[in-house]
Amino acid sequence: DNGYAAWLRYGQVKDETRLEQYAGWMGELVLPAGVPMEGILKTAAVELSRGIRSMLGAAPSVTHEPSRQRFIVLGVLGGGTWVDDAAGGVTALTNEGYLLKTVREAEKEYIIAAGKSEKAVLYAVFHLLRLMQSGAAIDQLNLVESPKYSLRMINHWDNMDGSVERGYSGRSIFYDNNNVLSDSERIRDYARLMASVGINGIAINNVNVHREETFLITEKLLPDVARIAEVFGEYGIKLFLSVNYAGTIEIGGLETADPLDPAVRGWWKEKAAEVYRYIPDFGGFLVKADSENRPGPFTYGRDHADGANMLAEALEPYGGLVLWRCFVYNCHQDWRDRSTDRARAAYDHFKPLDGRFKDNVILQIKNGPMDFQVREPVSPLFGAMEHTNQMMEFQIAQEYTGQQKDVCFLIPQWKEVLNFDTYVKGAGSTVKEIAAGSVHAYTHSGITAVSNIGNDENWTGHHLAQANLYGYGCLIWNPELSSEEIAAEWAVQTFGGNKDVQEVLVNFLLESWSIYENYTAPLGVGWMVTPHYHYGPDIDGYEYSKWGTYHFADHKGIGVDRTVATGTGYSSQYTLPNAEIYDSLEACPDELLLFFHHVPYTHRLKSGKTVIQHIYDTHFAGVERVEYWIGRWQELEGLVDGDRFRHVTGRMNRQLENAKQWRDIVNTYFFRKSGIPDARNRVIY
Ligand code: BDP
Repeated sequence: DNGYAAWLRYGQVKDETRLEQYAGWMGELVLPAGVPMEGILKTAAVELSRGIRSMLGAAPSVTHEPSRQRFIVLGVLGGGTWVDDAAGGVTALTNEGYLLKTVREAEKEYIIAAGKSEKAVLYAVFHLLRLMQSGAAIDQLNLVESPKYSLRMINHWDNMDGSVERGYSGRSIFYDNNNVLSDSERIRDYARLMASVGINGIAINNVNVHREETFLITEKLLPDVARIAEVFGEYGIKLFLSVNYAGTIEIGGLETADPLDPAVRGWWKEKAAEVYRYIPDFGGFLVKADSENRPGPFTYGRDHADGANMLAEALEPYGGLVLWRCFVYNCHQDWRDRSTDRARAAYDHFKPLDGRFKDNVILQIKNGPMDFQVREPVSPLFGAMEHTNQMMEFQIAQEYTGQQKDVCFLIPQWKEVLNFDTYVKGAGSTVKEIAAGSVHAYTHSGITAVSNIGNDENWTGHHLAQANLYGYGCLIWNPELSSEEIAAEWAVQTFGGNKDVQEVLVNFLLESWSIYENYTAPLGVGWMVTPHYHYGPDIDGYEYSKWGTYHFADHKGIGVDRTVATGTGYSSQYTLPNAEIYDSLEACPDELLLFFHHVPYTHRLKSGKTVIQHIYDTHFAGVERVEYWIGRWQELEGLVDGDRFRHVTGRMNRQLENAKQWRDIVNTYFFRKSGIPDARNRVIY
């Protein structure tokens, strides 16, 4: 088993009772007459038939009028068919929301999978298939589902040469050798996976737009891009492109990219018109500007609002969006200069611009102020701009969290971020609500994340990294789901219903983030990774570099002083009480202590341990837990198919090597710096 099917396996149902029950309902698929069988609705019907055939052995017969006593019906509500009445009062449904309902009438019984849009019907179908794949009962359904976020996106960092920036699962599924790939099958399979968890927008090229990708918005490549958009469209997914801010210079024959220059504005307007001629439901532009050496409006003495609004104006007539990234900081910092703090940068740049952005601009903000570390505080920019649309950016790709060699299930991390209370409008102003546009009334908002897939057979390199992709989609549909529910759902669909397999997978996943945190950089300080590559330890790798990522360890202590009185003042970017909590050595939570404070190694944590002892203990514990889970995984031999069993075993052994390397290097480094021995006398080199 190569893992290609991921969570859409649809294995033959083995339980006789269930099989009989499912077959009873799924023998006939009714599509009420009058609704044209094309587009996404057709996709929904095809997906349902495919899943049923695979799980039950026979595809349903498809009709317009029910002929059996039991059947399943798909319906777009509001079309005036009998399904409207049968569905009852479901005004609460959003346009993408759906219902799954078992209806019993005198002569017949049926399951309705319906919503107000075709896309909603597709989501209903995937939900129903998920229930059957998990062995759930379907004879008493009464589910109403609506997504929490309107934009539920994925960003690819794929380059046209076929490489994937921060990709750990092979090469791009979209490009190779500076061409757009013609294999639509793989792209369709990808679209299926994404639609099955509710993704509705995908940006298909890297935010770092190189020369080749600049041509994606030209006649040369738009026909190819339009083909991908069409496949996505069948699954209700809008296509977005990252654009080069300096497009006018790179490919437009102009000498400037000044956002206030009429010729520049005119060029983008024509560009937008051209893109929409090829792709009528194009989503919009994603932009990384004035960041890490990318061009931007600063060159012309303009600001981010000027730059974003220029593009927004061009896209506006077509309903297109500008996703403008806030990952902006000085990447040429002088490490000797303590006055610059990278963590401050996004807030300092963008907060003063509140209210200046057009309605179809959304600021895309990474979850933390630094860069997808294993532990960071939440970016203080969230909610700090009442009059500017905002959306969240997570990273499913495990750039700093084990690169899909080590297991690190990120749902618990994302849940912490979403549940964080910013207090910007009093208690309850959580990131979860801000990103939904319900704290400030945003016109557009949502969540996006950097993809973790590539052309590896199993999509994600590590089989277990599929759980992050699956979980991401589920979480941004419904952030109230628990990490455990998500892990369990994923495990049963992907590895089957065996209880032992379930138990090991779910518990390993749930602990994996904390294990990874234990053996890597301690107490929120971050980094300490091999420069550029970002896998494996190099404590001082970034310490004397230009990137603004320091830990300031010396023989007395460690940590970054971001307090108001003696540090960079970053803590004051938060609203009270968070500002005070982070600023205070006593109140600051242990796990973020070194992000906010520089402390002696003998500083006592809330846990009662000293910082140095915490470092030793967690690093030993991290390795021990990896060893423990390797043992538990070994118990599953014979219960998991051989291919995936061996593959995961190999990766876990690799993870153990990595964990030991981190443990030894971190512990030795801090033992040598501090001269303080381990209280438990374990071997430190
Ligand atoms: C960093 C990555 C870099 C990305 C950058 C970004 O190391 O490859 O280009 O983020 O988000 O995490 O723009």
